[in-house]
Amino acid sequence: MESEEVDENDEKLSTYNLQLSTPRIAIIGRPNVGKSSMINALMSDPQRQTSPKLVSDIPGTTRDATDARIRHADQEFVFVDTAGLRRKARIEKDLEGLSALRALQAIEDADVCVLLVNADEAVSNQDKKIAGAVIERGKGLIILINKIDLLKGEERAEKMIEARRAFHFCRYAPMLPVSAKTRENLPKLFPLATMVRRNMALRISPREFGAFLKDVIHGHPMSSLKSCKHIAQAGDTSPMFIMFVRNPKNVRVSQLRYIENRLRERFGLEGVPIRLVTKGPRDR
Ligand SMILES: Nc1nc2c(ncn2[C@@H]2O[C@H](COP(=O)(O)OP(=O)(O)O)[C@@H](O)[C@H]2O)c(=O)[nH]1
Ligand SMILES: [Mg+2]
Repeated sequence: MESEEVDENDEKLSTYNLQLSTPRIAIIGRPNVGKSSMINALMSDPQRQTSPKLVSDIPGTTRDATDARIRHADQEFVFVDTAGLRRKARIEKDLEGLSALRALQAIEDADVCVLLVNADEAVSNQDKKIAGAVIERGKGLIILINKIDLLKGEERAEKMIEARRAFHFCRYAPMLPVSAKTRENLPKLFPLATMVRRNMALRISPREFGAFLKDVIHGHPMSSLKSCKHIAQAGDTSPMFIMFVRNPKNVRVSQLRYIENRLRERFGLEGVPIRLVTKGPRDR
């Protein structure tokens, strides 16, 4: 936690701690949601002809995470295809267990995770668990409702409402209806992934965070947070904010949620899981 040493007045401005490396984007989801088809569809026509075939005609045959380098608007992206994440009970063979582990590793190694779900069926618990695995690891998240070509007219809008409701615990994740088959909306994924990666890299300076906190708790009954005189943003990749207060036990979850929502409004953290932690004077 190197940033803990930063003095409140040292760093005045917030910055983007962006790496120059090529963005790594993991494509994740249950078997047969269209992960491999998606990567194939994201490739340009000439690239597709020279790339190894990702999509087999036999369903569920993607075994391991595979990298695909794809250029879009002069920017290179690495898309990582993963084997489907099944429920544990269904993992019978070692090979499948191993590829699930590799998929989790792909989430770990990614800058941004793109979760695919099927448009033609309700969001399942397994879909939610996979989103949970991304959030736990503090990674950027985008949700794609794939196979939207199977739905017509009003069904589409209804599907988006259902999916939003199912993923209520990560409302901050951009959600897009797409089709790997017709390529509908697919080009939008590139700027979306770039935006989420950039948001992930935002480092809010202690001074700016302090001013923000003072501003948003003004006039609210949050005496326990008023004692916060020092804030640190920890972690190199996942945005975690530590607020040092007099008595952490007095800070309620609802108050932290309020702060999180205001943070999102102020700093535009679409796609970014935020962790807000309180610590007492002795933890400093
Ligand atoms: N209608 C439709 N079918 C799709 C779409 N994307 C994938 N599929 C089909 O879904 C099946 C599973 O696709 P695949 O890419 O192998 O899924 P994966 O297991 O997640 O990699 C295949 O039969 C694909 O042709 C889509 O956007 N629309
Ligand atoms: Mg596959």
